[in-house]
Amino acid sequence: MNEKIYFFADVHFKGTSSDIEDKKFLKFQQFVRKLIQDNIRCSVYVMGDLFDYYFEKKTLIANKNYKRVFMEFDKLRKHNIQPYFIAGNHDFWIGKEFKKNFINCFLEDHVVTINNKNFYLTHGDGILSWDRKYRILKKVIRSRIFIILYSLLPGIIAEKIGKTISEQRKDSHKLDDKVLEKIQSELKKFAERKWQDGNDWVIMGHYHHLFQFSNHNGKGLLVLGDCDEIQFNYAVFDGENLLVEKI
Ligand SMILES: [Mn+2]
Repeated sequence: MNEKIYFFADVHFKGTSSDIEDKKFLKFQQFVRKLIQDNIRCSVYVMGDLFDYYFEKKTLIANKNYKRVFMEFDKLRKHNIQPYFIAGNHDFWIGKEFKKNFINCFLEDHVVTINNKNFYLTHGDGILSWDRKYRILKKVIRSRIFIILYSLLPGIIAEKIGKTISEQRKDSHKLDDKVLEKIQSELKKFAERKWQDGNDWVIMGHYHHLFQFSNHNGKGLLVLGDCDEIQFNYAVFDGENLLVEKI
């Protein structure tokens, strides 16, 4: 049993170099260093959209901006910190090379039990009632036939298509208060159903803003803030409490 479980989501590392990317990477490195220095047995759940676009191809794996991220996961594993991955909507195809970095990768929602508490983990995409079209698109993107056809495309074209889809799915990044309220009320309803199924906590990313809610029975919903060049947002379960922290 690991003593602590960390959760973070939506770093959206890009393959192209920029000052922003370097700063974002430094923040992530600080997080990794903190976990190693703490020297406590722990697990880390990456809750999806680690990269802005991921579809495993040789050209992409050779990209230095992708490589340096994977090297940080190497460091974690060498220090007995166990990384897990829950796929997001920007993680189109997780291949062998990607999976090497994690103890386990989950394409679907996943329940983990820690200290008799059930954590329902999901990236959070496709939950909203008006996401119907997206739920269909998701099924297509994750289908075997799509993966085979897509993998036959030349790298540059495949990346262009992937980036176009990524951009379209960024509607969740710019939200006004009214939309935000509507989203939060739907997420609470989703969490309510998961609590009824016996889960204690529902944790997700995807919406790029922090939102916490607990009901009268002490069951909780946590929507993680995203991680950018300014702030690396994460949550940690210390065996008793789920705490929201940042670097
Ligand atoms: Mn997402």
